[in-house]
Amino acid sequence: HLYPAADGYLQNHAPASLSRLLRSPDSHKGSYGTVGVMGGASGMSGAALLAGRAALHMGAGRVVLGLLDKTLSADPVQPELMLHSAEEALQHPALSFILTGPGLGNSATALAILQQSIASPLPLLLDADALNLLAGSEALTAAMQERSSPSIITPHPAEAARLLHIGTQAVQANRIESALTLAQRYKATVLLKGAGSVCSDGQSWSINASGNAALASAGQGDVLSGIIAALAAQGLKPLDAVQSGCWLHGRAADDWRRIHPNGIGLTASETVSYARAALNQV
Ligand code: NPW
Ligand code: AMP
Ligand code: MG
Repeated sequence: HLYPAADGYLQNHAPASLSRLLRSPDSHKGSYGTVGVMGGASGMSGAALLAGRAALHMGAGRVVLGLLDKTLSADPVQPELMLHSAEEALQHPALSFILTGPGLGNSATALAILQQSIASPLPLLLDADALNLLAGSEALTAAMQERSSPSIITPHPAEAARLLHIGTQAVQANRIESALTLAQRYKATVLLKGAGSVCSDGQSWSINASGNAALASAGQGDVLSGIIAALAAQGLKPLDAVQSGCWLHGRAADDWRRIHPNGIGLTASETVSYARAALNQV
């Protein structure tokens, strides 16, 4: 047979789990989780800002950025974000979900922050450079297996290839099997990104049907990681957060393309507000 599991499906509508996000009238910001985004090394603070802004727009109660390049003390566009060094952000008392990787870089500090993130008892999403560092470390790969709370990884095909120590073409030729293997090797819920993103918890798989090539632009993955982190911080189970986040991100691009039919020029910043609109209409 072609695939280890033949029971997957195409996700072409809003996942039912999104209805669980409806807000109770007596709730408060503490009810919706505190996302910590670790990343933003020199020249890539934008990646962490995009992830943090996306998490706020998707309903996270609070968002703390832990920046490796701490030149910025506030985000003038999104002053709701709390900006700290990554070391400080990891110690924030309210932290309930850690997202590590957007613009993290590959410095010694980046590696130390990744080690601390994996060692944390909090649920965790690793993306971007966190995945590249993880791919190069057997010790961190073993540490993923030891984690007590859920882990999510969201590789694009090149990141998945590094994590599996194979070529990008081999990943693309066997996307479902690659996602299942990644989930088992890293004890994580996996989103293997790219057209027809594959979601897997290592047992089951599904393919996301929303989205289009307008998403082929810088920072879209950083936005997606912030979306998934916010949904998980609000209580969705890892696989629900991954499927819903990926579907909303793609739906945002589909909605945008209705008024920009050639699909050219969608910026990651714009995707955030379209994703918020989609979330409020499910
Ligand atoms: P090629 O050769 O171009 O075709 P990297 P990154 C491949 C931060 N960012 N199918 C692609 O292939 C991120 O957060 C910061 C097939 C290329 O070789 C990271 O921390 C921004 N191949 C850091 O930059 C905005 C695919 O992947 C390789 C593929 C590096 O992240 C931008 C590139 O991957 C960025 O997000 C697909 N669907 N998708 C900011 N504003 O601060 C990708 N590839 O080398 O891991 O680099 O993804 O840019
Ligand atoms: P990243 O490479 O980390 O910035 O992530 C890019 C995001 O855009 C992922 O969620 C991809 O699935 C999505 N994306 C990129 N190109 C396409 C495409 N041609 N069709 C659908 N989604 C795409
Ligand atoms: Mg990326």
